[in-house]
Amino acid sequence: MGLLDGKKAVIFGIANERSIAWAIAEAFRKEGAELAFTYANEMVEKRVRPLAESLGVELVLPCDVTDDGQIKTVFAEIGKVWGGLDSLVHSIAYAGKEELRGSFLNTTRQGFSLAMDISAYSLIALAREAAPLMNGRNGSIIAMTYYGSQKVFPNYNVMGVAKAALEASVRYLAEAVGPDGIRVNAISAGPLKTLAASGVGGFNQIASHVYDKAPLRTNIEQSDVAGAALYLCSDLSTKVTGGIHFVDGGYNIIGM
Ligand code: 0WD
Repeated sequence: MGLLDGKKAVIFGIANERSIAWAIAEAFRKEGAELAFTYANEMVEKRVRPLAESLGVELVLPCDVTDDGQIKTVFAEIGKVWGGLDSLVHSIAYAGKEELRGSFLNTTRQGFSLAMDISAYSLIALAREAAPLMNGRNGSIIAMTYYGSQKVFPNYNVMGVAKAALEASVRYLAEAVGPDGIRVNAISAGPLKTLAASGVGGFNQIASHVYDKAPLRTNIEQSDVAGAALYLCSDLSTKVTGGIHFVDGGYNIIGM
């Protein structure tokens, strides 16, 4: 018997086999969930389709989260095919490369808006469409965040501000959908080598610092995040909502 037997989950943010969202997909499938994937554009689609096939996932839909029309279409399709939804995984972030190096003072108005739109507002937009499908099913919404929301990390810059907005949105959304029995949480993952991370200048330096200083003296792996996601989307966590759950080897508790 799997922890997610009978559950239906839609996963946003698989870019390749190193994506956190992909590790979550593999873990969810293994525990019995039925899955749907989305992709941001045709380039990503080429990588996502074979991955979907390898897990027997048939619902694979386009969704650039800056487009409300595409978001509506995804959830309309899910409603038509599944008749409801149990879990939504938001594993999406974007900021222009030039915003993720050098001084935060150079953050542009346009770069700020785009990072906020894709990395934070999109959670609200997705939750609004998902919530009606989750009614009465112990629904769970999860998002991925990083400690750069609370503390300053070199080059993380505008993404730190976007993650702070994302984390606040998790709390406000948890209150908004709580009366329908839907919970909303975020996982704050330690540094992981993915496409998104390669955009952040000095990533290796951050990862090796965490390795040296975290209580567990290690970096995390994608599967560690998937374990926490499994808990948060299973019935083991039906009374857990509005929280930021660290999966970082304990790095966040260290002062010096
Ligand atoms: O160290 C890390 N890798 C950490 C990542 C530590 C802590 C948190 N996170 C977060 C990220 O900020 C993000 O929210 O985890 C989430 C997933 O990131 P990831 O797995 O590290 O990165 P990646 O495999 O690149 O997936 C992010 C994907 C995009 O990938 P690309 O590389 O193609 O930009 O987000 C998706 C896209 O697939 N994405 C979009 N999806 C829909 N519409 C859009 C968009 N407009 N833009 C980006």
